[in-house]
Amino acid sequence: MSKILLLHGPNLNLLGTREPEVYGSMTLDDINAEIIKVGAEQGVEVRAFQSNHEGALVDALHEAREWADGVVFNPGAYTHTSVALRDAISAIALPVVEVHLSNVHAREPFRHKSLLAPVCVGQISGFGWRSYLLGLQGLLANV
Ligand code: CA2
Repeated sequence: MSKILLLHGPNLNLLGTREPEVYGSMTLDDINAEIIKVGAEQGVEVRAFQSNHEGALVDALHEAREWADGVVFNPGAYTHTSVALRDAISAIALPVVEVHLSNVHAREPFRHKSLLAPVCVGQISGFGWRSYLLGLQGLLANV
């Protein structure tokens, strides 16, 4: 059985409470439950984790080396700033798919650049919660 880490970065714990026009109306728990369910239907164990702290996300990536076959990762704003997360993704040598709820390329210029996408197997952006679903399918084709 494949095992996948579903990892969420800063502020994504607020999903469903504000800015539904940008990020949708589902809560993080709703999204996790949906992805865990779809994974289980395909014989895949999905474990979800969210943190607002860069170091905790680095730790989660390092720990994933011990048990996971790949990672679906919405790094939130750290997408655009974090050399530490980029180095962690490179270091763990697991396939990581970067996902975004919103279309980052249709938003402010500072969101157009991802420091992480070059070290990920791919990036999915703009499909709301279904970006996670598409990310999972893309990842499973790579594990
Ligand atoms: O579109 C995405 O998934 C983002 O990763 C979301 C990040 C943003 O910084 C990225 O550029 C794109 C922001 C997450 C903020 O989440 C909120 C959720 C509800 C209410 C307010 C913020």
